Amino acid sequence: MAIQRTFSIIKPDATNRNLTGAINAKIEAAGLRIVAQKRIHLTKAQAGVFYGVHKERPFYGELCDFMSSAPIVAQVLEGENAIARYREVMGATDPAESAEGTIRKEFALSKGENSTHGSDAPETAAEEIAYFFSGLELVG
Ligand code: 3AN
Repeated sequence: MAIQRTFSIIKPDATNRNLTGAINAKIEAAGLRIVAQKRIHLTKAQAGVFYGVHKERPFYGELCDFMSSAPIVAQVLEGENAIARYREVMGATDPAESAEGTIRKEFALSKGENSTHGSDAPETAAEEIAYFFSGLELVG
């Protein structure tokens, strides 16, 4: 499997609880390299564009309010099979269903406030990376 890049967010529930370092320790221990990183506070409109694919879902408004409620840490991760690997490290969306040792099992509060985001496919990874970072900010 080739080296891939994926997009990661450490969400407001995690930055509020000072969990950025603990989450990144799990990411790095899994062999993923952080090649870009910024801490930002999204507006509700910016969160809405990012989650546009979910705009018909009943939780869309709540999700955009949450994602703009406090700072996030946006990151690009690089490594072997990075997209699937990072989703494994995060665990299932709902912490009640995530495997032991995963980020969401250990830290997530609920299905909505679930500490991290990770891209689900190469196309979405490329789009999400481009929404947050310029090529100059990707430093392998
Ligand atoms: P994942 O982030 O694991 O790929 P998706 O794509 O199903 O999960 O959902 C995107 C985001 O929407 C999730 N990370 C979560 O924060 C939020 N979400 C999903 N389902 C719910 C729900 N039932 N209630 C509140 N928020 C939800």
